[in-house]
Amino acid sequence: MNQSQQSQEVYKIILVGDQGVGKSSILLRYTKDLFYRDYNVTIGLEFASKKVTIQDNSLTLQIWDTAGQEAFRSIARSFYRNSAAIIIVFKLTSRESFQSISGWVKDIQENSDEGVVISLVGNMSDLESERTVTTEEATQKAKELNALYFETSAATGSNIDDIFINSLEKVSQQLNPIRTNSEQNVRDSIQLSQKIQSQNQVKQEQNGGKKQKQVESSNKGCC
Ligand SMILES: Nc1nc2c(ncn2[C@@H]2O[C@H](COP(=O)(O)OP(=O)(O)OP(=O)(O)O)[C@@H](O)[C@H]2O)c(=O)[nH]1
Ligand SMILES: [Mg+2]
Repeated sequence: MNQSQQSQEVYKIILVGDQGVGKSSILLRYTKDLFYRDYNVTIGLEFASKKVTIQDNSLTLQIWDTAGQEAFRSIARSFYRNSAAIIIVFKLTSRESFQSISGWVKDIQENSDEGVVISLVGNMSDLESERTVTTEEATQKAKELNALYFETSAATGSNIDDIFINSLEKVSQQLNPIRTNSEQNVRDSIQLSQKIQSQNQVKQEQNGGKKQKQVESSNKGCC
């Protein structure tokens, strides 16, 4: 296989989880090695892509960062199809976000393809003194779900690369890894941006026409 054929292998990865658990921060750390203390709520969905090499194979990762807000959950659901891996993020400092995992798993089971790799991420490991979820119970939960488990900090960068690399390694070990293709990407993106636009419109109307702090930015790829 030549270089250009290799780089056509595209894998879609989705980040899900409650509001404020650090999904966007994980993506920003992974793709740009940056971290912001300010909280910019994701509206709708964001996207970044990155080229990686797994076992001498060059791949493109298409990473979708969903909004944790309940109002946008249907957008996330509609985007699970063709995902090679779905990363469920919770905060090690929030039991509530840990307890939400079962809801996210239900969404995944109902909306994704068979064979999708699930990974569980306990984020904010830098806030050790505020931790309310133990490594043991999170590891147990991951075992029940047949999921990989990572404890990360987007603030320090600890274990962030491992989420993506190890999840992709598991994907590539599958008999029939779920790949996406460029035509499909375009269709998905168009459909999605239409949905986001109409959701934003409804939200703005609900807010009395006030502008959202941040709007969807598709194709915000880094590399
Ligand atoms: N201390 C610490 N703070 C973090 C970490 N990750 C994210 N944060 C902070 O937590 C807040 C929320 O982070 P986001 O990445 O925006 O959370 P999100 O899951 O994308 O939230 P939604 O877009 O609303 O779903 C921000 O103020 C971040 O700076 C971390 O590992 N450690
Ligand atoms: Mg976000």
